[in-house]
Amino acid sequence: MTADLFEAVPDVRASCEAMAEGAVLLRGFARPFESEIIAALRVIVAQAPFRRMFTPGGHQMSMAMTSCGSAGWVTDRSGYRYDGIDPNSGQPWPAMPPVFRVLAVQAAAGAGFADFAPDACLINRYAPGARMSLHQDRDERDFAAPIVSVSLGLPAIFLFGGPKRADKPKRYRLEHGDVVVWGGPSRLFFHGVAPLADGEHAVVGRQRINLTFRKAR
Ligand code: MD3
Ligand code: FE
Repeated sequence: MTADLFEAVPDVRASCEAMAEGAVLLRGFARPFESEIIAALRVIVAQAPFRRMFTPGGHQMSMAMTSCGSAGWVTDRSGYRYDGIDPNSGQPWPAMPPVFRVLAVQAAAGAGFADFAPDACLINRYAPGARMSLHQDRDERDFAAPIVSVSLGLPAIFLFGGPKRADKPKRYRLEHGDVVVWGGPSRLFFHGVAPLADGEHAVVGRQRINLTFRKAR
């Protein structure tokens, strides 16, 4: 991380769009951080490779995941949870790189959430065809803390529902560098990702990577 990272942050007001109460889309907010994020990702993935986990119901997820930070998200036969240890290696998850933390904290602050202190960053990788079905994120202890998501690589159609599963989702195209802060009432809204369309991204290749920063514990 370099000092001029802080000076490279775009003016939040210029690219701010409200998706719902508490949900703020910051188009391109991660672009100034792009090369440092990708370099840091390579180091994380060397230590904690992407893996396709199984849900407690025995289904294998179509996207591959890993984590960094003091807690990572794990699913297996016994259920979903945050755990300090990567079950694949038996070691702690890789530390959260300073550039990740700076990006997440600045985005949260720009959306009105001062003092965001993420302890977990989930890293999802979508190959063409991979998807995420509608769900809520409820495994974190404190729903007052927002979730910050960062989209990298191929564009995805993000499905953004409401507080009830039956609420008809709105569709948003999330592109490389887009950041969304999900707080307030939207923190518990149902959401998902439509099957990823094939393509080639100039920097990230034939995939989409999504980072989500959370206060898990
Ligand atoms: C809205 N990931 O990891 S990021 C997830 O693109 C997840 O990989 C998706 O849903 C992805 O749980 C969507 C956007 C997102 C993340 C968390 C949310 C939207 C959210 C929590 C509450 C409401
Ligand atoms: Fe989610």
